[in-house]
Amino acid sequence: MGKNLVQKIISLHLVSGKMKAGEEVAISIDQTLTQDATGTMAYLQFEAMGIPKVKTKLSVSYVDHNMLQTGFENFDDHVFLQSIAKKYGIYFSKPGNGICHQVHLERFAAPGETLLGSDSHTPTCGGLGMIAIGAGGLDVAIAMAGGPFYITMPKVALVRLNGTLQPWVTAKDVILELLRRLTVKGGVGKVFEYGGEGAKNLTVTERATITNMGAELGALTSIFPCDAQTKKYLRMQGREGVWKSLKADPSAKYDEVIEIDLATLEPLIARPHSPDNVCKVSEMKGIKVQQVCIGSCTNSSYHDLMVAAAMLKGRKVHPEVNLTVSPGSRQVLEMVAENGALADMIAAGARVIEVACGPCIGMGQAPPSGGVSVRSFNRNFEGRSGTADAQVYLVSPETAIATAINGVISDPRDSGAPIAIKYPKSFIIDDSMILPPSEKPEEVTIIRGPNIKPLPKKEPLPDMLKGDILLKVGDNITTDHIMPAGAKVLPLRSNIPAISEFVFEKVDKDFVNRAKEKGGGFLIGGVNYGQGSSREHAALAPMYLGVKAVIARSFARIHRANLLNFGILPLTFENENDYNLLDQGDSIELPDIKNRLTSGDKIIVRNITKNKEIKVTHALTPREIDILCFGGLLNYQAQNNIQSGAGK
Ligand code: MIC
Ligand code: SF4
Repeated sequence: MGKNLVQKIISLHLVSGKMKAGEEVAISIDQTLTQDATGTMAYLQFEAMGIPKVKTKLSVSYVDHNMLQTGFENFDDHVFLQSIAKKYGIYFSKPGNGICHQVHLERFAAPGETLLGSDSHTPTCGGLGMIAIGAGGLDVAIAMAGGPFYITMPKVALVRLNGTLQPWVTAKDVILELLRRLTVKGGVGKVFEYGGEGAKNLTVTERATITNMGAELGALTSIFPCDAQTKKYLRMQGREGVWKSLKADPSAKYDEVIEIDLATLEPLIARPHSPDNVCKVSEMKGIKVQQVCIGSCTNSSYHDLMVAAAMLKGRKVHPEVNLTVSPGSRQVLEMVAENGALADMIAAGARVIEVACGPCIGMGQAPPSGGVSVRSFNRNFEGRSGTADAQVYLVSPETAIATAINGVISDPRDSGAPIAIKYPKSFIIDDSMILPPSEKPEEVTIIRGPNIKPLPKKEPLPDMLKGDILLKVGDNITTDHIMPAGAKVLPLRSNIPAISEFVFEKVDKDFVNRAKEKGGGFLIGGVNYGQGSSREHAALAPMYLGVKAVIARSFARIHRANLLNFGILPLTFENENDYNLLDQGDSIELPDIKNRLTSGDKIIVRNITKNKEIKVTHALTPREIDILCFGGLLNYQAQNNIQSGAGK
C-alpha cells in the first residue's frame, strides 16, 4: 500500500511501536532547536544527564525571546547558553541573528529529517518537508542525549489546496480559514499534510506561515512535500544539496481529506482573544486601531517585509497608529536594508525594532489601555500582548499594512493593484552570527549568572494523593494563563522559585498564596487545558507550588507531556459532567493511586467536602505511568539508565 508523506518519514525514523493511529511510537530525532526562554531549563536538564556531547546530527540554540535587557537576567542567560553550546557540540545563534523558526528554515531545515524544538511553533520547518515537532525542554534534552521522542501515532489529514489565491489573499488567510473551520482543538491527534495543485504555487515561506500556525490548531505538526518550490528556496539559501524529492505515493491513504479552494478565499481576521475566532476582514472594516505590528515567526520573511515596504512606499502611517516592524532574521533585515525597502518603511513612519519575537511575546510594545492592535502574528490570547484589556487581531501583513495606513481595520483589496515581489538570485548568506561549538570542549567553562537556579526536585508518587482544589478553570485555558510571559516574567525562566510567584497571576491573584498556604493541591480544567506554548514552566512552576494532579475534560498535547514529565498527573473525567461535582476549595483524595495506576483499576476521586465519589481516567501508556511513579522523567531516566551510554 502506498504511503503518505508523514508515514514515509516516520517509518524511516521508527524506533519502536506500530504505526497505527492512536498507538504510542518512538521516533529518532535528527535535529533539535531551543530558544532562550525554554533553552536554559533544557540545557540544565541536559547537563544533569552527564553526556559529554549532543548525539543528534545537528542541535542549534537560538536567542530570540528574552531580548530586552532591563536587568542582568536575560544577558546572563544568553552567556550561559553560549557557553553550554560551545561545550556540548551545539551551534549558537547569537541574539540579533533571528527568530529560531525563521533562521532554522533558512539555514538548517532538511527535507525528510525530524526536528524536535522546545517551542510550539517548531512545525514551521514542515514547510520544507520535515517532520518538525514542538515539545517541552526536557523532551528536547533527551533527544539531544540521543533518546527517542515518544508520540501518539497521529491521524493524517490531507489538506488539498485547489486553485490559486486571488490578489491580496495570502497564505495567512489559508491557515486562518482552517482555524475558522476546525477551531483551536481541531488538529488534536493529527498531522496536516498539504497537497493538491494549489500547494505547488506556494513558496516555501508561504508554506512556512501555514505550518507555523498549524500549532494553533493543536496539531502534532504540518508538512508540505519537497518539490520544485523547495528546490528554488534551498538554492537561494545556497543549500540545494539537502534537497530531495519527497512526496506522498499516488495510492497513499489519509484518515481525512479537507478541501480548500484557494480562489474562493478572502482576507480573514482572527478577533480577540483566540486564533480561531475568525471572520472576513470585510466584516470588521472601520474599527479604529492604535497599533499595527509586522513580525513574529509567522509573517516576518523577506516576502512579508517586501510587501509591507511596497505598500508603504510614498505613503505615511496614519497619525494615530504606531506601526512596528520586527524582521524575522538578520538575513531578512540585511536584505531589506540593502535594497532600500527598509528606508521606504522608515520614511513611512514605521518603528523598526529588533530582529526578535518582541511584541509577539509581550517583550515590549504593549498596546495602550483598551487599545486595538492588529498584528501579523499567530497568537492573540488575552493579556499576552502585555496589556490586560487590549484587543488583539491577527491578520496577514497585507491587511496589517492597509490598516496602518488607514488607521482603521481595512481590506487590503481596496489598496489598488496587487504587488509582485521580485526575488534576487540568492539571499544574503552570512552565518557569522551562528557560532560553531568548540573543538576543545574540555577547555570550556560554563558561565552561570545568579539568575540561574538549580532545577527543583520531585518526590516519587505516594500511595495516596490528598489536598484541596486550588483552582477550577473553564475551557481552552492557555499556558499564557497558567504561566504568563511578558517583559516582567520572562527573565525569570531560569529561576523556578522566582517565576512560580506568577502562576495564574492573570486568572486569580491569590492563587500562589493559596497554593503555598495549603501545601499544594489540585487543579480542575475544562476542554483543551494547556493549549498554546510549549513552555514547561507551566508545569514546573505549579509542581514547585505543590500541584499534584490536574483533572481536566481534555489536555493539549505538549502541556500534557510537560505535566507528566514533571510528575503531575494529567487525569480526565470518566463522565464529563462530573466536572460540575468538583469546585474550588473542595477537599479531595485519590486513594491507592499508585496501585490503581499500575494495575489498571479505576481511579477514584473522593470529594470529602461534598461527600461524593467520582471516577477519573487517563490515556497513560505503561511507560508514562512509570514516569509518574518515579516523580517525573528526569528521575525515571536516572533510575532506568535509559540512555545507554549515558555519561560515557
Ligand atoms: C510562544 O509563542 O508562546 C512562545 C513564547 O514562543 C512559546 C515558548 C515559550 O513560552 O518560551 C512557545 O510557543 O512554545
Ligand atoms: Fe517567538 Fe512569537 Fe514565534 Fe513564539 S510565536 S516563537 S514568541 S515569534
